[in-house]
Amino acid sequence: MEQSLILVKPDGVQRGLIGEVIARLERRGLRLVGAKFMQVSQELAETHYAIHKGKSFYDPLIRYITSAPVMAMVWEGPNAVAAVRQTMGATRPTEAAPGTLRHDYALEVGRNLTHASDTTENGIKEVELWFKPYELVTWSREVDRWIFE
Ligand code: DAT
Ligand code: MG
Repeated sequence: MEQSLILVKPDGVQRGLIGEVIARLERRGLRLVGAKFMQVSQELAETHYAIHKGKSFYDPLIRYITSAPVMAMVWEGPNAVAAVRQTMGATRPTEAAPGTLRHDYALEVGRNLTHASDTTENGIKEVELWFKPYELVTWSREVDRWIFE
């Protein structure tokens, strides 16, 4: 089953939107596999955003993600990566489709509420980076057969 790493970033936590993010992912039919509320270390932030090192927004991005606690989660389901990205909306909130989280709750790219893995491979890598195997729960729901074909 495909998995995606989701972060409710510091702005989302400060604004009381953890529940809203979780509600939308649950409503979508995705299955929660792991969750932890945590302060992101400088080292984890730099590893997670290594691909953006050297870009103009890198330093502010690291400051932002380490500025206050985040809610880190793993959600799974068929096409979970694409489904979650769609629910989050485009990186720039003003380009995010109406009805997406970033459209509905954000204005600026540097305060865009959430992170979500962008490819299946990055989903695997990011889940491994953020969670130990024992922090993930393998389980099924009675309703799964009505959501997963
Ligand atoms: P996403 O978070 O949608 O995967 P990304 O991986 O391209 O987007 O970038 C990571 C974060 O960096 C993004 O959520 C916000 C910030 N960011 C990206 N592009 C930016 C830009 N052009 N200016 C400022 N911040 C940017
Ligand atoms: Mg990204």
